[in-house]
Amino acid sequence: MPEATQDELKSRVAVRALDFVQEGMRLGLGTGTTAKLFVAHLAERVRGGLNVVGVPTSEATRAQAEAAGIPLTTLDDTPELDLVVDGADEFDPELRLIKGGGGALLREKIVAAASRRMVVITDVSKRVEVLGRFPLPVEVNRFGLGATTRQVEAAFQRLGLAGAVSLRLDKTLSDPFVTDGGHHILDCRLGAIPEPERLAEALVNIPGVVEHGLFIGLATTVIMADASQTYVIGR
Ligand code: ABF
Repeated sequence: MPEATQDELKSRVAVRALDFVQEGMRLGLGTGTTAKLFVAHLAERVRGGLNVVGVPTSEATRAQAEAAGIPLTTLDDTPELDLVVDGADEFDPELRLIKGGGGALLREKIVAAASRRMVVITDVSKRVEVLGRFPLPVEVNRFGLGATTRQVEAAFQRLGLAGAVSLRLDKTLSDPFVTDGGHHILDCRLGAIPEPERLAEALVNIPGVVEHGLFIGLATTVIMADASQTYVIGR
């Protein structure tokens, strides 16, 4: 049997996540290639009569969901959600995550925090023993970028983390990437983050840091596929 491609694994977890969706639910709609597949499958169910309402975690997801006919709301009108289904860049055995490779971490975290349950859909390549192989995205205000970057670097040093920090560029590679919220992103190559909670606390205390890509205590379930199976981890 031929090896499953990464796209096939992503599609499998996206379909499996539909099992967590129930009639009438208020849903957070994630961002990224895996979440995009979920939104496409969800739209099919909506066309088939499923009644749900969604809050998108990015302008890209909003555009996709609108075009596909999924009814949308906002966290102002619907401040509590039943479930968010989203991708991740990494997850560890405690279901701590790194997210933000797609640049949507701020809205993704706000939506996850507003949701009773967070189901993460991934392929096996995202599983790690220790977070940090994927560069940690840190979203920063444009004002004071240089000073904020120095403070982020100093925090890494204090925690004994050797980190190379780079400003994310957009597709042209000549301008900084700008998030949906109008901020920039620092990608921080740390290699390993032995104490994610300590790092998260240090980062949120730096003025100018808008949000970071460590998602701790938010994911309730990870659906992961490898070539032979689909695994549901958590509750
Ligand atoms: C979003 O999309 C992000 O938080 C994460 O960066 C990315 C996951 O990527 P993909 O599903 O495209 O592999 O969930």
